[in-house]
Amino acid sequence: MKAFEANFDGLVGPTHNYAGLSFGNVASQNNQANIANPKKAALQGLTKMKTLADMGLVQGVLAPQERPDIHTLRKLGFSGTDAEVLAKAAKEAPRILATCCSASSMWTANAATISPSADTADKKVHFTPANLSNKFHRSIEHTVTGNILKATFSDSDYFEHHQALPSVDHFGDEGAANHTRFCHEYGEQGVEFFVYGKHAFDSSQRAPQKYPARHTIEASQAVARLHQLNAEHVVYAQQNPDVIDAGVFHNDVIAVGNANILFCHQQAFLDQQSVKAQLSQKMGGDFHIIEAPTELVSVEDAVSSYLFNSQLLSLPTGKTALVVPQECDNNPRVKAYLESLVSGNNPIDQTLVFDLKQSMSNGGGPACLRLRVVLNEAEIKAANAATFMNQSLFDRLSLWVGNHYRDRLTEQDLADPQLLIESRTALDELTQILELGSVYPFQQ
Ligand code: SUG
Repeated sequence: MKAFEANFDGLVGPTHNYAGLSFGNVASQNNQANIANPKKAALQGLTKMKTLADMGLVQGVLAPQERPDIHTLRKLGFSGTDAEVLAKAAKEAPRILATCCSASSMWTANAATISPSADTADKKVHFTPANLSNKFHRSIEHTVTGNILKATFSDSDYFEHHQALPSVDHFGDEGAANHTRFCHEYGEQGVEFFVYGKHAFDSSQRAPQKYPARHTIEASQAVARLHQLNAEHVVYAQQNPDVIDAGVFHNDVIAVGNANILFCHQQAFLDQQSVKAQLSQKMGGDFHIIEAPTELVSVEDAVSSYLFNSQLLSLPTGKTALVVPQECDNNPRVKAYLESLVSGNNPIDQTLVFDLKQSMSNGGGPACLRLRVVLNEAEIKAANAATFMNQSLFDRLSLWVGNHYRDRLTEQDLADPQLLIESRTALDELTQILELGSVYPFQQ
């Protein structure tokens, strides 16, 4: 049966703001306290989704989270009416309030790890929401993420949903941002590539010194077990600790892969030669590795331009496109490298450039904004049809954003009780548009 790579992008939520919450993510730290424009952010994301859907790619939408997260604030001891909870948190612990208001679920590359049915022993598509335990503001996403994934892929004949791993540093799991699946045909057995930042139970192994390694090998191995993967078709690799210390907080900031192509920086992995050899051996021929040399693209340029946070897409025309953020065009060295790449002798044929500045300013490029789900024709039919992008959904969601979103948001605005009302009103309507049922705590 024919299979496709579907990309499910996260819809930017109404509380998108710059709170500087992600230590180790250079953009998040540098843009703290900037004024955000949630409306623009959501429309930039929708434009990418619609453009790719128009090119014949399978494109879906994942709903954002309920924010401000009053329920978590209550768990932390703030009490009273919702407005009182917000007021007390703003006064006593404004940084905790900020963590409970982040729209960070927009980066759905971190929502979960997905294994397609061609790779799993029971021939179902497996989903494990990522616990995102390294950052408090992200560790509160996985329950609702699981609800949204179940509402999108509900048929238990085809889809198997797991709970997030235990939420501690030992099993820190950042989802698909550190997972790539290679294959020759999407519907055939592939090679699943798990990249981690450190070993939790072996302190003799190398680890970054300055910034946290968010993801452990123990988490990757647990997900591979849950997904019933055949060890013959799995490769584990450690991120180069030095590049984590240079701001590469997820592997998808320094490498991207799709089908039989790996595009990465020369310094992406520890013991890169062995990683390349293992992947080539398991792919068994016709595997292309495009490695950008440090002398042409420094790690710093990779981090600031997000060259590797690109989407590598197999177009229906048979060509391969690289979807990059505008920041790549603004960096002369990266721009020159990309020009030589598409004109050179390699499988990347063209680039598509998107303005995603609102998301980029928090460290989220084109690849962060999407969760890949390889689905065969029967699985596409079994998924929630209301979540697939087309002209009518694009029109509806654009109007919905226009009606409900603000065009200016600062950290001070997060305590405004009106923002909570606006956000819940918007999300309630969204669950109807996307036919999700009740996925949010405020609806239960
Ligand atoms: O987890 N930024 C996100 C960016 C995630 C990018 N995803 C991938 N690379 N796949 C993070 O660091 C910043 C929020 C703030 O500072 O307001 C933030 O959460």
